[in-house]
Amino acid sequence: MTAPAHARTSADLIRAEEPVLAHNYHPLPVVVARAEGAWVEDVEGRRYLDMLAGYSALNFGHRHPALIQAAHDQLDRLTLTSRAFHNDRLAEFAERLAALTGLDMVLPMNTGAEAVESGIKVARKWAYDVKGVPDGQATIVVAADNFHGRTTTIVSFSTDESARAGFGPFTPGFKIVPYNDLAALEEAVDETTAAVLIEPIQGEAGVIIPDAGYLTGVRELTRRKGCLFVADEIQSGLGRTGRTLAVEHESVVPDVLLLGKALGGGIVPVSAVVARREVMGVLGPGEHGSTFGGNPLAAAVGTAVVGLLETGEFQRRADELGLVLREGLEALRGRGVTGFRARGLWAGVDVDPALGTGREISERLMREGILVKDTHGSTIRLAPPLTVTADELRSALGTLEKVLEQAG
Ligand code: IF1
Repeated sequence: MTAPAHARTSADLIRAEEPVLAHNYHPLPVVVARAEGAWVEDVEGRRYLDMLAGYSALNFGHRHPALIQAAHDQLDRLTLTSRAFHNDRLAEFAERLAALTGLDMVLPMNTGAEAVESGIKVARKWAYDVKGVPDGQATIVVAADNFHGRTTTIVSFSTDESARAGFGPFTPGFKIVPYNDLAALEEAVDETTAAVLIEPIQGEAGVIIPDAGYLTGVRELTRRKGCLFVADEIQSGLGRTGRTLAVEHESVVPDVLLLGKALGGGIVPVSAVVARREVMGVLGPGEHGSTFGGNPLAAAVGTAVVGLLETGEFQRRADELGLVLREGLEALRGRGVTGFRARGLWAGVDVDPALGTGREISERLMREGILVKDTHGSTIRLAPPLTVTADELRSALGTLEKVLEQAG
C-alpha cells in the first residue's frame, strides 16, 4: 500500500498517475493541492499565479466565496432529481440566464461539448420543422480552425488532425469555410443550411479575433438567408472579453447561444443552450435530455454565477484590466513577442520560435511561478481569473519579460 495521496510528494503523485490514468494530456509537471482567487498552491506549498483559469472556467477565480456558499447551501438541501421531476432551483436559473443573454429559453446541460451537440440537434430540428429542409439533408456551416469540443460529431468538423485522427467514421452534414471570411460564408450557405456555428473569437486557434464587422456580417447573412446564427461562447463568454458575451462587441444577438465553462463557477459542470423561443420550441418531451442537465446543485451555482454577472463588475474589470494586459504585451513586441491578439482579459501571444516552443516557454514560466498553457506552436494563451489585480497582472507580464530575456 503506497502512502496516502495527501502524504505524497508532487513527484510521487505524478509517478502514481502514469500506470492508471489515461495519457490524453501532457500536463505541466505541477501538482496543485489547493487554490484561492487567482493563486494555486502545489503539494509542496509553492504558489503560482493561474493565468489559464481552467481555460476560462475559472473566470471568478478559484473558490469564489459567493459561489462556494451557494454550493454549500444547496449540498445541504438537494443535489439531484433528474428532470423526471421539477426542482425548486431551475426556474430561477433559466429566467435569470435568459434575461442576462437577451434570449428566451434555456436548455440546461453539463459540459460544453454537450451544449454544442444539443445546439446542433436543435438547429437541425428547426431546419426540418420550421425552415422546411427535407429530412436528413440539413447542413451546418462551421469555420476552419474551430474548437467546439471532443465528441465524435464535433471532431467530424474539426480541421485539427490531432483532434480527429483515428476517431472515424465521422458525422456528415457539415461544411467548413475559412474563419473571418464573409464571402466564403455567403457561398457556403444554401437552402439546406440549418445554421452557421462559430466562435465569436477562436480560442484554441490562438485567440483569433475576427475583423470588425465580421459578426455583424454573419448576423445579417444568416438572417437574410434564413438560417440560424449559433454563437459558441463557451470560452469567450461570461465576462472574459470585457462584456457578458463577446458578440456584444458588435451589438449582435445570435439565434442560439452556447455557454459552459465559467457558468459552473469552476465548481460543477454547467452548460446551456439559450435560444429564441421559435428555435427552442422545436424540442418536445422525450426528444432530448440528460441525467444531470438542470440538476439543482448546478442550477444553484449557475444562478449565483449569473448573479455575479448581473452586476457588470467582472465585465468592467476585464475591460479595464485588458488595457493593462495589452500595454504590457505591446511593450514586449519585438522583445520575444512577435505578435499578440487580446480582448478583455484574454490574449493569444505569439513568441519568437527561436526562443522556444509554447510548451518550453510555459515550463519556464511555471518555474517562475506563473501557470499558462500553450495553444499551438509558439503561441501561449493568457486568460487569468477576472478577479486578478492590476499588480498581479503587471507582475505576470514582468515575469514573461524575464523569461523571454533568459530564453534569448
Ligand atoms: C480540452 C481546447 C480551450 C471550447 C469551446 C466548446 C468546448 C470548448 C469554444 C467544449 C472547450 C477546452 C477543452 C479542453 C481544453 C479547452 C480548450 F484547448 F481544447 F481548445 F479552451 F481552448 N467550445 N475547451 O473552448 O467544452 O466539453 O470541454 O466542457 O479538450 O483539452 P467542454
